[in-house]
Amino acid sequence: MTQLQPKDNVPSLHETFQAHFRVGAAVNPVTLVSQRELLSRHFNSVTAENEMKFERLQPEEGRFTFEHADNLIDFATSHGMGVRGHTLIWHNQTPAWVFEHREGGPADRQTLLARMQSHIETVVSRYKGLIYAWDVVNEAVSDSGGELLRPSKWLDIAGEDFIAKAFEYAHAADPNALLFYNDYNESVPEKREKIYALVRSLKDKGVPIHGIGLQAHWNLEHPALDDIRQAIERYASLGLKLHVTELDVSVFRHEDRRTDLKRPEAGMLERQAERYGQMFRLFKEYDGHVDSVTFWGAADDYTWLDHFPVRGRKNWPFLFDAAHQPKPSYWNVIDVARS
Ligand code: HAH
Repeated sequence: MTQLQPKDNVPSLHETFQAHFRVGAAVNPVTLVSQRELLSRHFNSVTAENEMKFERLQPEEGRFTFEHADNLIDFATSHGMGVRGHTLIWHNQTPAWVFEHREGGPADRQTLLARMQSHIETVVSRYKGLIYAWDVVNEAVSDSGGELLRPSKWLDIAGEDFIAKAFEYAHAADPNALLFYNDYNESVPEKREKIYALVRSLKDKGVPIHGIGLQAHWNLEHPALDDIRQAIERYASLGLKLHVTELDVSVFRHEDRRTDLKRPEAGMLERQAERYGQMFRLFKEYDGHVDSVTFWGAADDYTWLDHFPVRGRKNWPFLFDAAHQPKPSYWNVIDVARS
């Protein structure tokens, strides 16, 4: 496969933000090859989009499959990049066996927690010293209604302290790794307060948690910039680190379900550039708290948003276009670092 060469007059994104925070990208085994040059030039952190999730690392009890995760670690170390680990405990992409008894029926609490411990201990120890931060628990907070925690098998079987347990097991396996609670809709005021309450209660109990991951799956209108600022302020008031973990800016508003666009419409890329500029100005302003900003991809040739939430719809959410060339969004972000 031919590599698309970045132009020399295009400054390196991560070097430009060196004084402020790491700049990362999510990768997969395909993009690790197809985006190799772009990744090594512009990013100093990588995250596995899928390859470190429970279902990928331990598809059957006791059978661990580390090949793709190891490849990512090798890529990062050979290019002097850091690695953010994603994710140890989540209600999705976790195999059914985890929650079932070997003889059938649901697993009991003790069995489930023993499996959690063995998974976390095996994975975190393997990459000890190589992964600077782990998303320990992903998306445990409920989006809707009065309930704090989302219904899940982890919650059903182990009870609400499954969250604290996951952090304790991870901390025991690598005391130097920074441990994060990670979630989406993190800037929506109602959910923000739930995330705040959860993390505050963990801190109050002395649970080893070091930060909050703001997924930041945003679009041209939402969330409002002021809601992002308030979320940063609220989380930072807990005295924890903040990582922006899965940043992308969809060019479609939530109600827009069109599937026929072959390229971005007039105005979309300009609006996206304006939004990216505003967001990075905020991240820079709060660089005492925000020390890592990871995109959920690197360039518009591949994004999970190409099929989610509208099937068969292309999206263009990043700073680099499908040919790995800088978009107006890229230049606005670079301008932020220089101003
Ligand atoms: C994230 N969820 C996950 O953290 C990440 O692991 C995955 O690759 C993509 C996005 C966001 C999300 C979702 O998957 C479904 C509904 C809402 C939000």
